[in-house]
Parts: sequence; C-alpha cells; structure tokens
Amino acid sequence: MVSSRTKTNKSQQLIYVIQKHESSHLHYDLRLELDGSLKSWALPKLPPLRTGERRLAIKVEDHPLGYETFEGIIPAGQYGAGRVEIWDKGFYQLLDKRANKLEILISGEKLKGIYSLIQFQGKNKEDKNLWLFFKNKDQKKIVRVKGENY
Ligand SMILES: [Mn+2]
Repeated sequence: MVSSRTKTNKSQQLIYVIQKHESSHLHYDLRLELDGSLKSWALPKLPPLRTGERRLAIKVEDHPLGYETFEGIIPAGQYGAGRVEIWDKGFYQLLDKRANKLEILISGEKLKGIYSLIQFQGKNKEDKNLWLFFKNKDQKKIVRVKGENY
C-alpha cells in the first residue's frame, strides 16, 4: 500500500549536485534546489566526506533549475571559463531551514548523511556570503527522519 505520506515524501526529494569547476581556481559548486532555483555555494576545497571536515562555502548567485546537469567547457573570456564536470549528484531532504542555517539529508553518490550549512556571523557585508559546510557529528537523526517518512 502506498500511503499519501510516502507520496509527500517523494515530492520532498530536492535536487542536489556538486560540480567540479576548473576555472582560474579549482573549486566545487554545491547546488541545492530551493524555492524554484538552485541555491549555490562555491567550495574552495574538496567537499567534506566525513564528520570533522569543515569547509568554507561561499554563497554565490542562484542558478536556474536544469543547470545541475551541465558538464562541459565554459569558453575562455566568459565568466567562470574552464571545465565543469559533475562531481556528485543525487537528492536531498530539507530537515531544518532558518535564516542562517540549513540542515539537510543528502543522498548523493559520494556525500551521504546529515549535513549543515551555517552562515558566518560577520560584521562586514562581505561576510554574509561566508558559510560553513560540514557533515553533522550526530547522524542518529537519520533513523528518526526515516522512521517518520518511510
Ligand atoms: Mn563555479
């Protein structure tokens, strides 16, 4: 029997992708579907695979839905010129959303589990784009989440 709850849960599977981008500086673009577009952060270092690895994530402009499948070369002279390839992809569920914090359950091929994105509390305007991205120490919540939704 397929409950309505199951259907609801499936619709909550949102797009998750990380694109490796070899522009002037190699970085990884984390993109999450939210409110009809792809919220985007640029990670200067390899995305965190394990708890304890904390990564700077610089908020960049939203990208349109559909961009998550893009791979190829952005031509020289254009913004972000260089090779783009999909480094990881899948879906995520939004567990908690606040003004300066997102808690998400990522179901990717490389990244799996509960992750957080937390905005720095800086005084300068430029600081507003600085976020921290990491895998939560407490992964037990998954059991509860799955228990509720599956
Ligand atoms: Mn990029």
